[in-house]
Formats: sequence, C-alpha cells, structure tokens
Amino acid sequence: MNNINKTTTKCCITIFFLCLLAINTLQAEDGSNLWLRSETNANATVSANKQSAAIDIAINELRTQWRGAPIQLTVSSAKNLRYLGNDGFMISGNINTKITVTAFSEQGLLYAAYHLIRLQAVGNLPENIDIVEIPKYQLRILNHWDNLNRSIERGYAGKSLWEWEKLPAEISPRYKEYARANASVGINGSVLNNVNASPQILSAEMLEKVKIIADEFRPYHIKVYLSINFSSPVELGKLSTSDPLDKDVQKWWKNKADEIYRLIPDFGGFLVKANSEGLPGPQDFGRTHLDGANMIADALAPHNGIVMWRAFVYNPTDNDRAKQAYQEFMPFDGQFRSNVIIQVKNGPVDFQPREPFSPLFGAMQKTPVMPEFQITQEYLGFSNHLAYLAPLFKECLDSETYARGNGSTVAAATDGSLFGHNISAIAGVANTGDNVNWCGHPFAQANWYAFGRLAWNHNLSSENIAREWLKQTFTNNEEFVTTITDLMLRSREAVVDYMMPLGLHHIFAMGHHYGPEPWCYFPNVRPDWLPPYYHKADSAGVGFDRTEKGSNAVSQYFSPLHEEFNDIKTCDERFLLWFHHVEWNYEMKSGRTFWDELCYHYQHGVTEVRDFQKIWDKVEQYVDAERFVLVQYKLRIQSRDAVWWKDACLLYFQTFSKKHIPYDIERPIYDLDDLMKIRLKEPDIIKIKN
Ligand code: GCW
Repeated sequence: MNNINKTTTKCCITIFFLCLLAINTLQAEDGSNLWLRSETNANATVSANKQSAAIDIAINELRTQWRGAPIQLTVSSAKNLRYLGNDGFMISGNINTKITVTAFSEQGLLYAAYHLIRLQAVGNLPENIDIVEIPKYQLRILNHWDNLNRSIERGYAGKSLWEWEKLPAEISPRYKEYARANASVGINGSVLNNVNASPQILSAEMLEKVKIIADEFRPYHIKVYLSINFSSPVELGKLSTSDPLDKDVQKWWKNKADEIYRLIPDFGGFLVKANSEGLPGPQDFGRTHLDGANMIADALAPHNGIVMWRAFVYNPTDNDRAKQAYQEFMPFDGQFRSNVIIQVKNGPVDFQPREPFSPLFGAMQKTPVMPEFQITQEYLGFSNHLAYLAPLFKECLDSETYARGNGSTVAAATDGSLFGHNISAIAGVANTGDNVNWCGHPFAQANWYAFGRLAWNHNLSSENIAREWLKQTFTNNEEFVTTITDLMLRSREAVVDYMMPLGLHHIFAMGHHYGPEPWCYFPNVRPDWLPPYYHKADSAGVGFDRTEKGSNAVSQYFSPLHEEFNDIKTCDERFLLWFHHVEWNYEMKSGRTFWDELCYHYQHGVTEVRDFQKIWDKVEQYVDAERFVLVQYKLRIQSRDAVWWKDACLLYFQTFSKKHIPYDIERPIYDLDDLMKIRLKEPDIIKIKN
C-alpha cells in the first residue's frame, strides 16, 4: 500500500470510529452482569432481627441497591406465618417511610430482597406496599448436562462452569455469581452433571469437589443435586451386579448416600436417567423403573433426599415413541416411595419447537410429577437464534389436561395444588457455560430468567417477564421495551414457522440437531432417530397418524382433548401433523390447501426474522455497541438459517406433494441437492457461528 492510501485509510478508520461514538455513547457491556446491573452505591438503611449468611446477602444487596425507606428484615417462626412456607415472604409499609419484610425462614428474606430490588429496577413499586409471595413450586431446579471433562451436552455457551480440574483447591468466583443470579429469580437447586452420567461423579475424589461447590452455593440457598449412573455399584463399587433387588447393591447406595451427606448435609438428591438411550437401568436385570427408583429412594430417605426419576424412555421396537413414557410409567402410579418424583419432559417426544403437552401430566395422579423444560436451545437454533421461550414454557403449563375437569392445567397438576402432593418441583435444562455472557446469545439470558420467574409463579405472563428482563438487562426506555418485548413474544413462533410448523417435528439434522434434514435416512440407524419416522411424507400427504385409526396416542389424553385431537376437523392446527396424516389438498381453516398453508407458514417464519433485523437496527441508540452488534450479527445468521430451513423443507416436501409453491412466496435460493450435501459438525457450528 502506498503512503497516500495508508493516510486515507487511517483517516477513514478514525472517522468511522468517531461516527460510531457519535451514534452510540453507551458504555460497552459484555453481558456478564446478566439482569443484575443495578447501581451499587445506594447506601440504604437495612436491619435484621437475626444474622446468617443468607441474611447478610439480603442486607448487602439491599444496602447497595435499594433507594427508598429503611427496611427491617424479620425472620419469625410464628405459627401464623407457616403458610409462607420456607421460601415465601411478606413485604409491607411505605416506600418513603419504612418497609417491613417478614418471612418464616432466612431464604424468604433473601427472595424478598431480590423482589424489592426487581420491583424498583423495573419501576413497579407502589408507594404503599402490601405484598405476599409464595412460590408455586417448592423445588425450582436447573439441570446441567455438563460432563466431567467440562464439555456440555447440548451446551452452546462454552465449557462447563464447573472447573473440576481446579477444584477443590481453586474456587472460581463464578460459582457465587451463578448462585446469586439463580437466587435473584428464585431458583433453588442445581443438578451439576449430565443425566448421561459418568459413574465417576460419585467417586470420593469428585465428591470432595462437589462439596466445595455446594459450600459456595449454600448462602444463596441453592441445593446441589447429582445425576447418577445406575450401574455405579459395578463401575465404581466393583460389585458384580447393579440389580436393585440385590442386598449388596442396596447397601452400596445407602453407604454412598451416607458418604455424600457427611460432606454435604443439605444435599438435594439424585436425578436418574435409566434404561434410556443406551444408559443402564433396572430393566437390565429384569426389574422395573419402580424397583430402581424405590431402591435409590430408600438410600436417600434417612437424609430427606429425593429421587427425580426421568420418564424420558423410549424403545425402537414400539410403534409410537410419543406413547411410551405413559405406557411405561402409568402402571406404577401410586407405588413410588414418597421421596420419588417423576420428571417428565414438557412434550411426549423431545423438546421440539412445538409439541402438545405430555399426557403423563394430569394422568399420573398418585405420584408427584415434575415438568422438565429445555432452556438450552438444542432444537431452537442453539445460541445463534433469538427465541424467547417463556411462551413455550407457558403453553405447556397453561394447557388444560381435563384430569379433574376444567382448571386442571399442567401447572395445577404439577405444582401440588390439584392432587395435593407434598413435594412439587420443576426443572429446566440450563443454557449456561463459561462464555463471558453466560449463555452465548444475549437474549438467551432471558430464557434462564424466564424459567426462574415461571418456576416461582407460573401465572406471570410472558409479556411481563420479557418487560422486566429487558428493563433490567438493557434499559427502562419505554420505546425500547415495548418494541423489543413485541419482538421477543413473536420470536418462538417465528422459529416454529421456519423450522416445523403445523405439528411437524423432529426433522432436524442427525446428531447435532442444527438445521434441516427431513430426508435423513440410514438403513442401519434406529428408525425413531430419523426424520421420516416422524413426518411420514408420501404422495398422499404428510404427518404422523396418532388417531384411533393410527397409533392411538390420542387415547392417552382425557376427554374432550382425546376426541378433539382425534378429529382432524377439531384438532388444533398447530398440532395437525402431530396427530394426523394430512392430505396435501386438505382444506385448512384459512380456506387454503394444506400444502399452500405449509408454504405460507415457512414464509412467515422467514419474514418475521427479516423483520426482527429491521426492528433491532432501529433500537441501536438504546443499546451499548457490544451487545447491539452481537445481536445484529446473530440475527443475520438466523435470517440465513430461516431461509435454509424454508427452502430445504419446501423443496423436499414438494418432491411428495408435486405442487407448486404459491407465487407470492419468495422463490427458493438454494438447490435441494446442495442442501442435502451439507454435513455440519457441532463444534463447527458453534465455532463459525458464535
Ligand atoms: O433430546 C435428547 C438429547 C440428548 C439428551 C436426551 C435426554 C442428555 O438429544 O442429548 O441427553 O435428550 O434428555 O436425556
């Protein structure tokens, strides 16, 4: 480059940066502070009637962030406060004169502190306060699919937060930051390791490390739980069997539980994935899930530990994967020990962008059942796509099961209110990693936040949660908040539309689940791991017939849902291909043929994301440059991916429908042959796209 050119280039760069500064004077933020960005020099007057680590945190948070009247924190064991439970609290008073916070236990005060700070940050504080808050679920738990080598199954935000290699000597400051973030939204439990569990997690060496993390979490009232491998007695204990009815095996688990509780007296319990996707379980010994769960429960019972036994089981030989969890678990209803909870994924198959709720909700009435949601976006574009998931979580929680007539929602069937169980719990598969912004995509933080808020109160609206999160995470500016709340509320539906609208499911690329592969077929692979099993496209139509004439999965739902889903005329069109094999010419409620409707949905998904790009660019003035650019960049990826999905699915299904794509829909820009050659590897997607 000659000198003149060099000078010109320098000038241009300087002008460019000056322009950038003029456009955006907000300080760059890396997202590491999550929604906890309040200023920290408020200097409030706060006192408490007791001292403890949790109360110290409550005091400190309020002292530094509360800008109002003096606050008195009181823990009281008065009988008339028992209804608050361990986590509830009362706040009363006047924000200009005096505020009193009362709770039955110290953690109630902790949650109250974060509640007040949140109300203040989002501008929702009335002058006279009179608040009673009691969480809907007792146990509000994150499940980490973190492996001991610090890789994360379905994790898209870096490596595991748990630095096993440095523990117990070195303690990352992020353990406390993580605990604080969780406590601030009411999460009170964390399963540290992957459900595909290594037996090594229960080794003496690992337990010493787990103890350190539990110690870090304790002041924030986050209990630690572990996923266990059912064959640990053989793998770790060197026994000859892991048969749950074997006396030595039972003793091994009891001893292991005793060992854990000696180190971690408030240890929460075990999460178990057994006889699922190749993992060992009681069925390997001719026993049942009931035998397995009860045996482990007996080991934990003396310490008040619980077993969360997953119902995510399916077997390639059955005719419909969606029916299997129900078939497997319903016969045991009422026979589990009182410290067993059955953990059920929100839908009958597997965390798809949209599924009907699992029929086990409402059907299992004599055993506590807990919903499991996936916060990490395995099936919703990893940390590349902006997909606000509160609407997905709520769609399930608000679904009417009709188990006891109207009002028997999934939430009511699982929060203890409908069937009167003593334990209630809810789990979310975490989307955290060691990325500086915790979740990869700045907006993925909203899903962690929303899970916590809904676990506390499933009656909150997706809109209000989005508004609170935006105000705390970005700015209170009303134009920004209104505009981006609207974008967030549309985002999950957009993903459904460009990936798998109208009840399509599991047409993802094999293995990593990023991108479309509805054509994916290998003769030697389990059919229920391949998309054609789910879409069943042929010259007549597309969709899985789960009606009474098909697999009869509809029969697992109560009336009138059973009949509603069974009849193509009454079936919610959002679930049409979930329950029906629909003819290409079938007339939809819109008056269009099914094929045309499918095309319009794919197009709508694409159009939405293009719109999100425009909307985001318009709010640039309200967002710091660092996060603005990152979101902008990710929306570009999402736009390209949306077109990829649309072209791949429409061109592929067109080979069956033999119909033209309506003329007002964007023409494909890719060739099916080229799309079918794409072979992404998970690490590449994350490397290239993050
Ligand atoms: O959806 C599947 C995932 C697996 C996961 C499994 C499960 C942890 O693809 O990665 O394994 O669900 O929930 O057990």
